[in-house]
Amino acid sequence: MAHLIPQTMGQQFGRRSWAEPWKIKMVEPIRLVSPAEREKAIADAGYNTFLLRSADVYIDLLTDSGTSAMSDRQWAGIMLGDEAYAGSRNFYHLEETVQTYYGYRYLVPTHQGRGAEHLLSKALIKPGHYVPGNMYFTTTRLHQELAGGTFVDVIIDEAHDPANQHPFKGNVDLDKLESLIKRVGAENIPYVSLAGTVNMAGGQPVSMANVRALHALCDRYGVRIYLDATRMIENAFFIQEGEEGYADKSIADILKEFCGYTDGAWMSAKKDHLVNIGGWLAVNDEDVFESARNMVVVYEGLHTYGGMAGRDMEALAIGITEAVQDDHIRARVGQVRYLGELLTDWEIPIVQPVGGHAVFLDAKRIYSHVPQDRFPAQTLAAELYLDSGIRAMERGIVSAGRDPETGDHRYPALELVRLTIPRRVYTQAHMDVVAEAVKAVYDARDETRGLKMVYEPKYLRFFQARFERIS
Ligand code: P70
Repeated sequence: MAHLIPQTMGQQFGRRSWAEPWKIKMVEPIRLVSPAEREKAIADAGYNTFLLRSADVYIDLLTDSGTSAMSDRQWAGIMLGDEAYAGSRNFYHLEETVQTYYGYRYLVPTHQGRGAEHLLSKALIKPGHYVPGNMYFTTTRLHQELAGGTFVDVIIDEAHDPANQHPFKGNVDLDKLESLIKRVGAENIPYVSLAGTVNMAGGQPVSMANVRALHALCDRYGVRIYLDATRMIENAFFIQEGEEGYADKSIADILKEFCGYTDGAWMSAKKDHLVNIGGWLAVNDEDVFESARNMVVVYEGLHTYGGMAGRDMEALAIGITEAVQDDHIRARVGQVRYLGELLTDWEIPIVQPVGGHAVFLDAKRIYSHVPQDRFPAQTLAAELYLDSGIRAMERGIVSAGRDPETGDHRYPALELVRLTIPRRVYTQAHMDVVAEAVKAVYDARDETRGLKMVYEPKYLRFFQARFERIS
């Protein structure tokens, strides 16, 4: 056989390679458990990857939430924790950093994103209200419903089609929004729930043109806009790369301009901000601030820590300044894209275009012979673990839950498995192993029959539901 000359990825694509803007200082050993151990572990977990023990997982792509590697600066910040009950200096550092990069006036710290969702939903939503948003997110919608609201999806239709190549599939459909406003009245819409990027759509971004037009529309009707800023820095990268007029603007400038079209934001700092725990709510409106700051002491902790330790707030403040660096975000999204491009070239159905934090496998197309009420995405996640010890997450019918009115399953158009990439954690070799595992499972797709649900909890069922194999 002729000797093959190996080529780097850069060479294969006719360009110079780029690398991450960091080097590794400490490592955490991982190991691949045997096929027999994996068979037992996934059966014990009721075929739900949320119920696996992480010691049984080889490459953990369950989530990018709280799984980032902190920098040496952030760890140094941990040692600067001021654990005073009230008025910790780390809180003021955090407040100043959020004001600098996001531009909002007031800050309420929370233990994580859903703590902030809870406060905002309680502060603004009254029974009978409608909350329009660019696709639901599980915890966000649940808090809106628990406060008495009804969520209404106003994302553009393209977002529900995994093959559609629209570059800003997170955009709000302004006609859908305006007809809702006309139908129910602006006074029954406490705010538009805008997310950048859109997790459930595949990590898809919202364009600056769209948020600008949304702002103009909402201004006309007197409706506020609150932003789920959890992955908004990744969203800023897509604007810089793909939207006219932004190529020369920094990520920090784009972020600030975008937030300037909104009235406030909530944040799960466990994502963009490179920390293991934390969150916040930031608003411009003094009344909303007063209300949230009062409630935070009931549900989270004093208004200068909100459930975080002083050291957590310090690591978070430092994490924000690292997260908005252009070279950081390019490498982060670049790694996700690398995995996505491999799978695309091998013609494995994934959500296109590849989003910011994850590659989403299209389980509906991969297991087109498995009906949706046999949980194709749940099945695919289990098969991936069985093949290679890789842990992914179902984002389909199990995540969508039941309609509160009818009690039936909601049947979402998207039936996906999310391969979520933690920030600064895995190497290109890990991505190669993942891609090959997906291919092996894909090639064996015809043998799969699906699952049946044997235990279903009341709230956010995907976290704790249990399944059995259909043979
Ligand atoms: C994930 C995590 C959390 C999240 C989010 C967006 C766009 C708010 C939150 C809540 C964790 C998760 C949560 C529910 C189901 C599965 C996984 N997303 N908004 O893995 O923030 O977790 O800090 O309370 O993505 O995507 P928090």
